[in-house]
Parts: sequence; structure tokens; C-alpha cells
Amino acid sequence: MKGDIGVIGLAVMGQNLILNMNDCGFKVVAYNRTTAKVDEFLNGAAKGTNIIGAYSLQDLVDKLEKPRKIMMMVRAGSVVDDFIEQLLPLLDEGDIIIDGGNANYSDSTRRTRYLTEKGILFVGAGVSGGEEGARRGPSIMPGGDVRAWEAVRPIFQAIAAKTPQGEPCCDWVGKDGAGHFVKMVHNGIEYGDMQLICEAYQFMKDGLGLSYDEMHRVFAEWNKTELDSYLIEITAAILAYKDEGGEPLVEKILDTAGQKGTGKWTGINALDLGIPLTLISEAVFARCVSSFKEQRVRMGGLFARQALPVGGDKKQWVGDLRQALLASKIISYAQGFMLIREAGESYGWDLDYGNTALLWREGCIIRSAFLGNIRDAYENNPDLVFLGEDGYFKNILENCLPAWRRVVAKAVECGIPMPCTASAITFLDGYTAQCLPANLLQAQRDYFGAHTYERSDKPRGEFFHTNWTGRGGDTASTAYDI
Ligand code: NBP
Repeated sequence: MKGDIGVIGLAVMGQNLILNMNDCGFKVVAYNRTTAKVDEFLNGAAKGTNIIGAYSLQDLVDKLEKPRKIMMMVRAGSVVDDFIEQLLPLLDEGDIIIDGGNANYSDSTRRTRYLTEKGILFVGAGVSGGEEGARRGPSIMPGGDVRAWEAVRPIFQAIAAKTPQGEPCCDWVGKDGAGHFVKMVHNGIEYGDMQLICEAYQFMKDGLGLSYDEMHRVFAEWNKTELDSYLIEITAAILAYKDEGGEPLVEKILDTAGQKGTGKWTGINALDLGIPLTLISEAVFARCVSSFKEQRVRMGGLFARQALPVGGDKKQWVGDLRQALLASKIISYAQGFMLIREAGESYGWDLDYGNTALLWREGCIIRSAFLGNIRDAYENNPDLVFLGEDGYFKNILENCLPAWRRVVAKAVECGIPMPCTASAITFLDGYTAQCLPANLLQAQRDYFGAHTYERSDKPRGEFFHTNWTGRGGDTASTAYDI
């Protein structure tokens, strides 16, 4: 009997996805560039399963049922293109190539179109959840050539994580690179969630002077509220973890954050599409600032700057912090969905926003109860432009505002950096302001560059230029947006 699907790449993700597929009753053919790893896998984790090994791409192709489904779980980038080129002469029309790695969505768009010309159906599928997700049920975000979906769906939906209602956290996202775009925004949101948690931690640690055990209890409590999520849960566990000497391990970890680029890509795309993705961008920059450890240590001596203790009732502050974190998180997701909407409209992807929230409900790093509420919000109103317009989220934002302002103001007063929490409230203040100082900005642009302006007492679309100094001419610059 031939295999249902082939997987190329036997590192942590590939191996665990294969074992998951095997558990779900699919016959999987496993291949890896370094073929010694095929035997290692078959004699190790895959021992006693129905998994078959392949020792060349030809061997892999020969062992698969038609139309062949071949999923790559390899390093993103040129390695994927190289495998595609090697596979092309071996495949038949209608066969399917899937890239389950962390591809840039524009590469998936390019590959979909390239392979369509060759008669091969391409799927760019974002897979989230790391090792455990791959083994027990990841969130899968497939996009590309929709003609592949019917063939791939039974396998992907079987192995995917399930919501508490039993729905699979995997559904077709959209054409071209839509799946990898949504995965990229997921990763960006992950950056934001993590930084928000870290800011609350620093406020508690440096401002309130809470012990690690106290902070552990706070996060464990928060996990029973609307903040119920994987990241809050692991934060509580991390804060409780003691090293061999009985000290909190986290205190000994160097405070420089790494990053692999998906947060940066999200920020770059937001700039390209003109979406104010302020929170996620701040989270990326916060990691950059953290990486300047030596500079920070040196600059720390520049001013007589000391984080001041936050006075007042600690319990009250912890309550305020929870509200500030929750409200900021709503803004982060609202901005992420604005970006997804804009990309969907710009690239003609016809995305279902509620469905996107459902894909992230379980199996991935940002999984949370909160995503169920986002799904409900888009089910109630698929045209929702801003998450804060939805009744449930509007209510929370309204209730949290006073505490959120107190926390941000106190953090600034005491010298505790909270870039994401602060940028979130600043965004909300700007986004909900009926008047902004951009009238002055337009005047400046017209003054120095004859860029023209519209008037508040005239219909939109009519442009004016003023000769501000009496020395300039009457010729205006052409009005256009880039
Ligand atoms: P890696 O990203 O470490 O990639 C390892 C695989 O790539 C191995 O099969 C390796 O073959 C192959 N490979 C490399 Br590296 N260079 C190659 C080359 N020049 N030619 C052919 N094959 C090459 O594995 P991973 O961590 O399992 O991740 C797989 C994909 O899933 C990546 O795109 C990753 O970004 C994505 N992802 C990872 C996670 C995670 O938590 N790790 C989560 C979500 C998504 P070899 O054995 O012969 O060197």
C-alpha cells in the first residue's frame, strides 16, 4: 500500500507532524536530505508505527499514492526552492507540494504562481505550536492553490488542534500567500503578547517589589480571568521555577531577547500597507533595545536615573495592571486584524476574519479563550473594522481605561519602560479622536513643499495651496498618497 503523504525534513517539526499523522491513521513516507536521519527516525521515535522511509526524492515520489502530496518541513528560504526544482521533473500534473515552514508570504505567492504554470498545486501552510503542537495538534493556516484543498483537508484537519467545541484549528485561508501572511501576523501578535506580559512583570518586580512567588501567584490568578492563555500559563510556571540553588531561574537569564524575523516582517508589511500596527512594532523594537545590553549598561550611568518604587496599595496596582494588560492586548489584536483586513483587500484574498481567530484558538502559542470572543465578534459583524467597536470588547476597554491610564502614567513617573502598554493607549486616544493636530502638519507640508491641503469647511477632495510667505509661487505639488 502506498503512502497518503510524504514529508521532507526530519528535524523537530517534521518528525512530530509525521508521528501525529501516523496516529491519525495516515500512512506517511518520511525523507530527509541527510538520509542517515531517516533510519535514526525509523529506529527511534517511529519504531513500531506505519511510517515508511524514503532514501531519495525519486524513492519518495514512487512510494506515494496519486495525486501525490509532499509536505516540506525544512529551513525556510532557498532550501524550499531547491527542493521544488528537484521535485518538478519527478512529479505528475495535479500533484501537490506543501511548504509547512515559516516562509515569507511573498515567496508563497511566487511559488503558487510558478507551480500553477507547471501543473503542480502549491500550498503554503503556516504551522504553529512548536514541537508539542506538531505532535499533539498544531494550528495550521493553509493558503495557495485552492484546488489542492480537498485532497489536503482530511489530513490537515485530522492532525490539527481542536477547539473546546471540537472544531479543527485549520481551514483554508485564501489564495497565494494568504496562509503564510496570517501565520506571520500570528507571530507578530505573539511578540506583542509576550512583551505586554514582560512589561507587567517589570512593573510588579521593580515598581511594586513583589517576590517571584508572589508574581507566580498573580499570573496564575490572571489565568483564571479573561487573560486565560498559554502565554500567561507558562509565565506563571516560569516564575515558579527554581534552579539547583533554589533561586528563580529566570532571574539568572540574560536580559537580551532574540528574534528570528517574523515580528519584523509583520511591522514592515504594516508600514507598506499603511496600517498603524504600533504595538507589535514596539514589541520588535523592545527586543532590539534589549539586545543592546553592553550599551544599556554603559548608558545606565549617564543620568542619575533610578526606577522609583510605585507607592500605594500593591493589590490595587496588581488589579490595575491586569486591566492595562487586557486592554492593551485587545488593541494589539485589533491592530493585527486591521493589517489582515488591509492585506486581504489589497491582495484580493477574500479572508474570513472570524475563521482566522478560530485557527489560533488552540494549538498555537497565542492560543487563548480571548480568541473565542474575537471569533464571536466577527461572526456577529463580519465587517467589523475595529475590534473595540464590538460590544464585548468595547465594554472591557471602557472599564479598563482608568486603570490603564494610571498604570502608564505611573510607569512613566517611576521610570519603568512599558512601550507596548503605553503605545496601545496612545493609539486608542488617537484612533478615537475626532480632531488630531494633522491640520498643523498639513499646513507645514504646504508651507515648505506646496503639498496642498483640504479644508474642514469645504467638501473632501478639493485641494488648496497658500502662498504662506508671499515669496513662494502659486504652483502646487501634485497630491498623491504613497
Ligand atoms: P529546521 O528549520 O532546523 O530545518 C531542518 C531541516 O532542514 C532538516 O531536514 C535539514 O536537513 C533541512 N535542511 C537545511 Br537546515 N538546510 C538544507 C539544505 N541546504 N538542503 C536541504 N535540506 C536542508 O527544522 P524545524 O525546526 O523542524 O523547522 C522546520 C520548518 O518549520 C522551518 O521552516 C521552521 O521555520 C518552521 N517552524 C519551526 C517551528 C519550531 O518550533 N521549530 C515552529 C513552527 C514552524 P538535514 O538534516 O539534512 O540538515
